Amino acid sequence: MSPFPADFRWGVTTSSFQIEGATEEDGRGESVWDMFVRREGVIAGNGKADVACDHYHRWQEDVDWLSKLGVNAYRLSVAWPRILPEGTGRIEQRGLDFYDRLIDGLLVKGIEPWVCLYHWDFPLALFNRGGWLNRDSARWFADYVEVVVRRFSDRVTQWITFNEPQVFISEGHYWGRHAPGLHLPWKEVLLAGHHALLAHGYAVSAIRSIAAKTPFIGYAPASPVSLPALNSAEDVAIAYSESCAVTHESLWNMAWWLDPVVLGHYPADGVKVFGANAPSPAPGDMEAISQPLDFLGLNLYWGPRVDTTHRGREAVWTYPADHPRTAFGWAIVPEIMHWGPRFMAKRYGLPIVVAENGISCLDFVATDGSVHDGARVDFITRHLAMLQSAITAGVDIRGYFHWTLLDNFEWADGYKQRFGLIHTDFATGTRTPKDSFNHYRDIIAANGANLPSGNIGITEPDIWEKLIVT
Ligand code: IFM
Repeated sequence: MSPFPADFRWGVTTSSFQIEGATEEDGRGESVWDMFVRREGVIAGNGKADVACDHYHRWQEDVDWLSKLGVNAYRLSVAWPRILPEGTGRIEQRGLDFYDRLIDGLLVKGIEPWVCLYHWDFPLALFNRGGWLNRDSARWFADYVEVVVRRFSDRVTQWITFNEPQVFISEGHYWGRHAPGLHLPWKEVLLAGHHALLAHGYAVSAIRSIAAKTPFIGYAPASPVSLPALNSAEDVAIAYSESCAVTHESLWNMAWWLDPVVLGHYPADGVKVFGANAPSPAPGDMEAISQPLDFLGLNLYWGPRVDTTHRGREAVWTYPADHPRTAFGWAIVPEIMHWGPRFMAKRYGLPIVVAENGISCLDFVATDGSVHDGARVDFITRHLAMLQSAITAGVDIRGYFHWTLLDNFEWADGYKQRFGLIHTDFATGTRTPKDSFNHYRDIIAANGANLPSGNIGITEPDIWEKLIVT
């Protein structure tokens, strides 16, 4: 019998900028990404997103693919500058109308829309007023969220505030690899992060106060959870403690982004690590940030394996050269689907939704007209079997969203990385379902009962009740 509950959400996820295209249509304003992609040399192959998957025009076809896949949930993101071209003030009805059609199209097919309110397309007009460095950004975001919630909450109940603040804050403002392409000192990066956290909190309050139907609200940080090198009591204890820690000057951790939101304070170790650069919250900020949530979204791709000698900075990327990897070079570690939910549920006490998980592969259309992505087929099997293991261990896991439906614009990697269950021919827009599409479809149809168990899964050492954050 399948351990997946009968109402488990089997889904896929996409984001507006990565698939929509039509960047100059129907009054859409520019985002920081429109500005960034114009820079020479920052995107692989100088890829642009003005067409991407042309989902803005082909959304009905894409909804049909979702229906063929058999998902009961689809996570989309709304492009802020489509709704408010200047970021605040004037509302663009045609932008709202697009999402209106999409949401209705999903509902007709029995697919529940999960709406993510921010997947990195920050309005350029507001960037020119200081972006996330301006404290007003928190209010700007909440005002935009109100417009979206007023329009869609008669049909949408599932909301996600932010996708991966680690990425849009640290990749965008410290490393400069993502829009807006800044290289700021830590003090300013952390200030931008503080305003983003405040924006999250204000948005949660806004959704709760105005939603027409009782909302189910979550937040989806990137989740580079630490994994035990061996399944020993000692390594599991180290992995748990590292998963909840800020060990060195980096924003690629969970605690900096989750402790404020769920526990109401910045983590003490992080404050120590960042020292004088740590933000000084204004009175009331931490209460505003830590609004009760209904679920924690985890974006699970990879994580370091830790033990007594490989921890903190030493654990960052210690996989041997011959370890299985994605086309991106990320180590494939299916046990992240067991330990990620297990550790984060223990630490934060919230129901878990896997808000993203997927693999980039070097996929192409074969002579028989199909796309044989065996690596992704295997990846899905192993990862879902490990998720099953976490459910069996007692974690309340409500859903799984595979990243992603279609090959799409992969940010700084442009069109080089293919993550889709469906192959996109970017010259013609033609969609070709890959072998993994059929595989995931069959798993969904069986509610996971056809997944292997037994030899794929984790029997935990007897340490669970004693785990503490050190
Ligand atoms: O494509 C991205 C997505 O936008 C955010 N999470 C990771 C994916 C793969 O890199």
